Amino acid sequence: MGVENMGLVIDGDYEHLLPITNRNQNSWFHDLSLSNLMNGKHRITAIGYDDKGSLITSSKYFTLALSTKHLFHFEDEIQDDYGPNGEYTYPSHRSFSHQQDIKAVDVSLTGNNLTLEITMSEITQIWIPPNGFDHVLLNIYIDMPDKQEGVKSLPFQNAFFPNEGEWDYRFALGGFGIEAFEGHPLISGPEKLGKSIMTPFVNVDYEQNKISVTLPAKMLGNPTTLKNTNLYINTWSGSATYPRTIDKTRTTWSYGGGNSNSPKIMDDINIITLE
Ligand SMILES: [Ca+2]
Ligand SMILES: [Ca+2]
Repeated sequence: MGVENMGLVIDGDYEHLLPITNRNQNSWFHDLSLSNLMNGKHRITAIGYDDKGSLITSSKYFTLALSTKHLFHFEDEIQDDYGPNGEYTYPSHRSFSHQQDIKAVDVSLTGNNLTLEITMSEITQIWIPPNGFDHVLLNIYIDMPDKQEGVKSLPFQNAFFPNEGEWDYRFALGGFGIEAFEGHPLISGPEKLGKSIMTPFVNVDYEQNKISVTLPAKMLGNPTTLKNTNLYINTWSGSATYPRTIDKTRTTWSYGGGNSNSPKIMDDINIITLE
């Protein structure tokens, strides 16, 4: 009795069935890349159909505990949150201070799951933001080594990816909302965000002024490696679609020291390339 159309399902994700092609009459195997799973308990289900077309399944459970490698500690200048021309001023509402000044970024990898810990000059929660931080939109742009057609423009930011590079994924972390996008030249541009994708969770450590996020390999298109991935991070406020405006003179809720064409970037870091 044979089983037809065999496949593996990880954690009940039937949309991403892994077909089994290496099989003979009595046995089969499949090389499953564990690097793209998160640590913790997982269920692997083998499914197939018998001669009569009935579905047969069999599940196994395992716990994954890959070690985490700290790859990079990057220190940014302190108090350089004045825009690219050094002349921007925060909106004048008194709840703004220096929430958009990045102090340091730590990068760790667990398999192909990427964790970023971003240390800020200051974290406030005056407006009781559900994600735990006020007045900063952290824009994380990622250029994947195995993706060819990326995007040069940073949508709604009046700016470009540095060093004539291109991004493939953008994670916009805000206190009141998190948005994530996959970019492609056809669907992304100066005023086109790209395709919305699953969003990550953030954690805030108030003692160390750290905002942390883990980007599971699944959100990065299950890459074979993250070697040579480029990371670029900048700050502003508002959301990906509605960043705050900037003009010559600041107002309660808009920035000063620029004009409507100025890059909507208060602070940024140099590109980090993963080794
Ligand atoms: Ca800084
Ligand atoms: Ca900087």
